[in-house]
Amino acid sequence: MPIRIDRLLITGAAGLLGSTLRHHYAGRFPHLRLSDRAPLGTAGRGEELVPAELRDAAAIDALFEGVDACVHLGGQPVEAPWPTVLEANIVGVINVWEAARKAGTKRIVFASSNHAIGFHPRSRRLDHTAPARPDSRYGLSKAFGEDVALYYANKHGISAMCLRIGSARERPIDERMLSTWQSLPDFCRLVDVALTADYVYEIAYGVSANPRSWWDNSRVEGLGYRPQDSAEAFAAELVGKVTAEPVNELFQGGPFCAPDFTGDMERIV
Ligand code: 15L
Repeated sequence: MPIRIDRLLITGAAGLLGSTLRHHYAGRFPHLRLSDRAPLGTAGRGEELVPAELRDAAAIDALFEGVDACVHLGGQPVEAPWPTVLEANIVGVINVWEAARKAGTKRIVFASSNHAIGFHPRSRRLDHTAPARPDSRYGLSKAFGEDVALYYANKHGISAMCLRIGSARERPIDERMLSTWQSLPDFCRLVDVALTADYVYEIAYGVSANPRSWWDNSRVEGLGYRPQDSAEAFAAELVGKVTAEPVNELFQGGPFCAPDFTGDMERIV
């Protein structure tokens, strides 16, 4: 049964994707609660602004009071040293799902990342059943978040869709993004489906209708996702725009693969 959302919480609401959703959902729910550690500006009609640190369990418990559904975008968004990843994306994710359990929140849409599967080679087509192959500490924390979501979905009935977001941004900027790009309107379309469809636990790819995509997104398309944009419009200017690192170019995670890399490229495949 689709869930009724009276109060929607968006974490990471000050970032690019958060502010895109803030705009997209303005006036769509009776209450829109927006949270971030960064400034959120002034509250619009129907908006509640609640600054919070993800590592602060008490603050996150308070943040979830009265929340029916959450889009969890907050956390460390790129590679970082362990202490940073640990606080924001491991402790933070535990705090979010525990708070949701205590508050009776019914659904969480989780901003996972393609870096949870970044060490799959580009020659491999992945669907929603593809196992994690993190390419970074950051990617590993996203894979952890996907499992936290699965655990709470099964154990406590908090439905969750984990979005393995490719490169969600205004426009693609290199050859890899001809495969991984998701336009901001398509990102909103995907979150619409994630909030409204009937499911318990799903993995979906955050990607536009790119002919060069490495991902089979038919599962979430079956739930209603219809991307309208394609990176191919940028192909003429971006083909050949690659990094100088072979390991980046072999794997789906691109530039997250080479930093700190001391492995054997051939044996990962
Ligand atoms: C991500 O997960 C990052 O948050 C974003 O900054 C991009 O680097 C993106 O992946 C990507 O792979 O392009």
